[in-house]
Amino acid sequence: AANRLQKALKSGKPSFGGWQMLPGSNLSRAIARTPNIDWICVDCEHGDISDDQMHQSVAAIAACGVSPVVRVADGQHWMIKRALDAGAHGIIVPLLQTVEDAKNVVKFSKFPPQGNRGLGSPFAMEKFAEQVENPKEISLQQYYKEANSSIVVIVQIETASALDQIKDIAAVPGIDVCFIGPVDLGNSIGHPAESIGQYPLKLEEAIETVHQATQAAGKWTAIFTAGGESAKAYGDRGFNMVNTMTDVAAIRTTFGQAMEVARK
Ligand code: 3PY
Repeated sequence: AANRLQKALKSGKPSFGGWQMLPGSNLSRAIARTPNIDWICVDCEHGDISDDQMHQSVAAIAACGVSPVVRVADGQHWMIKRALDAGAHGIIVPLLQTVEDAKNVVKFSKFPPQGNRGLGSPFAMEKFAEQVENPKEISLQQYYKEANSSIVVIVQIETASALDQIKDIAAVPGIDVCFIGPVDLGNSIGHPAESIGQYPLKLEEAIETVHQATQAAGKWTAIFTAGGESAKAYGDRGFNMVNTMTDVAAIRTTFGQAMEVARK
């Protein structure tokens, strides 16, 4: 059975989501009420979100029928474990460097025999309620059987090293999505983005290289962006998973517009 994000990815149509950087399960619910939103990334890398707040947000998002995806601070075993044990439908690992890193992400994300994830969280399985016919019947063993094939494993391609190794990274079994972080990728290759959506040619080329290599490996491509128009443009270009907005950007934009109108 597939979770909402995985179903959306398998549908062949672009899957659009949002990005939560501020803490709070009510904020998670507010974002989750956005019509047609497939997933929300709870950002524990750059966001102001602690481990317990991440647990609360994952629960709130899943309860709204939206897929909670956690961006962990780093690809360490315990960080991936915490996110998945909270019930995340997917994890995003930032700043991947090598094929070896990608293999470790898969190892840490999967129960044996594919990996070495430990089974024991009593919180993860209820977040998978919509995946089974009778939610009351969900057991730890059922979660164990479903999790390896349901959880979406996402690595960020945003370093020169990962760009060099993209073909081999995308080919790693168990890696589902290669997610481009344009800001870090631009910085790493020496062609920084001016702002989100304003990219020098070399960065545009790098983005396209990652997209093509990922698609050629039969995997899904994702990209961070901000704003409906650029999200639509990436969707039209064949990207499979696209961020549309962050909570902080939404607040600042809306406050800024109100202030501008008021001060006219
Ligand atoms: C990047 O653009 O580097 C990102 O990872 C987006 O948060």
